[in-house]
Amino acid sequence: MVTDKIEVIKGDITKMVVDAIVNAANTSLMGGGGVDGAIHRVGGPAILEDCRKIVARQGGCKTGDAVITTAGNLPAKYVIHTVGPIWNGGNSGEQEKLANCYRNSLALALEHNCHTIAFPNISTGVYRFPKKEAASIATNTVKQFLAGTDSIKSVLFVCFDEENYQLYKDLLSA
Ligand code: AR6
Repeated sequence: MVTDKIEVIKGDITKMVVDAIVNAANTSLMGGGGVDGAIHRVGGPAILEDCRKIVARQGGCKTGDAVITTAGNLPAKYVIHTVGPIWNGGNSGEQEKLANCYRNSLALALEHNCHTIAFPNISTGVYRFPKKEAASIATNTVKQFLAGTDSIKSVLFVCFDEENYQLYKDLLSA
C-alpha cells in the first residue's frame, strides 16, 4: 500500500536523516526566509555554491521545477530545491504548479537513487497557498507517484505548524 510509505511528522526539516530533503525555494535559488532560510543556515555555504553553479548553467529554477544540490552540513545527502507557486486567487494554474513541485522533486530523487525523501508544506508560508488545498494536492500527487514506482521507500511530510500537521494527519488517516 502506498499509504504505508507516507508519514507525517511535526518538526524541523533540517533535522531529517533521509536521502533528500526538499526546499521551498524561489526562482532565483539564492535563498530567502522560512524553510529556505533554515536550510541554507544549517546546511552552510556549500548549498549556495551549488545553487550558483545551477544559476550559471540554466539561470535559476522555474515555478514547479526542481533542481538538486549537496546538503552541505545537513544530515540528509541532498537538497532538492523546488519553487512553489505564489497564491494569486487560484485561477493562475497554482494547483497544477504545486502538483508539479511534488512530481518533479520525486522524479529528481528517483534519478539520484534517493529512497527516502522529506517534504515541507510547499507554498503555504510566504507564498500564501491555502493550507487545506495544498495538503490535498501534496498527498494526492505523492500517492499517485508512489503507485508508479517501487524505488521510493518513504516519503515524510514534515509540518512545521500545528494547522498543517492536523490537516495532513486527517487526510492520510481518511
Ligand atoms: N522545517 C519545516 N518546515 C518549515 C520550516 C522548517 N525549518 N520553516 C518553515 N517551515 P515558506 P513558501 C514551513 O514561507 O510559502 C522563502 O523566502 C512553514 O511553516 O518557507 O513556499 C523562499 O525563498 C510553511 O508551512 O515557503 C521563497 O521566497 C512551509 O514551510 C518563499 O519563502 C513553507 O513556507 C517561498 O514561500
